[in-house]
Amino acid sequence: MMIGIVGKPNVGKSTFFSAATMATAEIANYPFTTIKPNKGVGFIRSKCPHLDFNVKCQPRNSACEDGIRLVPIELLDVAGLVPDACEGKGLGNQFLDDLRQADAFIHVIDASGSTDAEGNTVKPGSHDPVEDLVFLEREINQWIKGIMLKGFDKMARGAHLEGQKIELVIHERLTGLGVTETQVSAALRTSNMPAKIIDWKDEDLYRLAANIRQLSKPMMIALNKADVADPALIKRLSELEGYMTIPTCAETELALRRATKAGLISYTPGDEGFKVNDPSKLNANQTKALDYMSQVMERYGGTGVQKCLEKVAYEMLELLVVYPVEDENHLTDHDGNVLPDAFLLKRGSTAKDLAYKVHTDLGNNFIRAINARTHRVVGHDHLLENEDVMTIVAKR
Ligand SMILES: Nc1nc2c(ncn2[C@@H]2O[C@H](COP(=O)(O)OP(=O)(O)OP(=O)(O)O)[C@@H](O)[C@H]2O)c(=O)[nH]1
Ligand SMILES: [Mg+2]
Repeated sequence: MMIGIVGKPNVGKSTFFSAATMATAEIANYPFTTIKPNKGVGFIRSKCPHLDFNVKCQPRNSACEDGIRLVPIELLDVAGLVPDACEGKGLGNQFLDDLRQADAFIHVIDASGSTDAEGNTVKPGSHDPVEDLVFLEREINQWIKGIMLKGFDKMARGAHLEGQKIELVIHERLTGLGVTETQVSAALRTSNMPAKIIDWKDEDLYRLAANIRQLSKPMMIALNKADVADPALIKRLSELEGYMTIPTCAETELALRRATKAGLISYTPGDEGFKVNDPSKLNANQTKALDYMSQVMERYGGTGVQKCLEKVAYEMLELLVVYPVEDENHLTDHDGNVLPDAFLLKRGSTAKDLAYKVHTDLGNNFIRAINARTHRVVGHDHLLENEDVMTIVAKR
């Protein structure tokens, strides 16, 4: 699972990324700080099954803190996009190719309106962030259209002559984007395309690309720099129809995680506030900064960063957390680790999908699965539930 972080320059994408992953990324108050993508691992929280089974877990791919399993999810922070990136403006849009496999996007916008369309600093409130919502979708649509367009004419003539199924030819072009055939068919139905593929014009392809994007790459809007934004503007942006939004203060989240690491405060990402460990150990600047941050958090019920990731994972992507174990009685893997791994799968995934996720051989040789909570034996098409603990039995 991978979430791509997109947006115009200088809005706080790398700050959001660093806060969520604690990986280092260059951050600066000017456009195009990021050129090469930053890849890192964030996490989403889930109740650890060790509580239900009353055992001590030994996590391998994840961590467990006080009964909360921190399940890894990949994040990718890329360069900023500017209007007409598809025509080569700014750094162009080719770098989006790194995001082909993204399951969803987080669009970070500067909700304080203090950066213009290119990311240059301007007077707060002088740029309308709604413009950024519109342009970014257009650039992503253009990028998807561009991928479809490569060698399109020749392909369209061939497909027309041979009477090939349109969904299949379009899907084949988009497999690298992780788009499913069902999504292509649905997009074709709503895009009102000319009957013959050879008659498709540029604007038809754009419409199709837009619908494919909507179906295949859900997008969450992070209303960032909420700490310095006009609350009335945050409210207006939150109420926009057709967008899932969440106010965020990426800079605050990053500072809090660093202060936690330095032992100054106690804070768990996602919390609505934090506790200072020993006020007498703080200098005047630290006290002032922490005061500011606690006010900001009070206004929005936290920094929004962790909430944003979890909304994407659980609400937009409908992900389930599933725990594969080799031994359903001891809940262990081959080496005796208890509840070692937590995997993310989309709702609708089956026992066999889980087997493939663990190992291709396990998928290929799947015989049955056992639900470790109920000891029920299930078949390959059994639908998984959130927090399932499953043993896969395969041919040796
Ligand atoms: N006030 C405030 N400033 C923030 C916040 N998040 C980021 N910033 C500041 O915004 C500026 C840009 O941050 P970056 O993370 O480098 O932005 P970016 O979107 O990655 O920029 P590019 O890589 O140039 O596209 C920096 O000065 C950050 O400190 C926030 O929540 N509040
Ligand atoms: Mg950056």
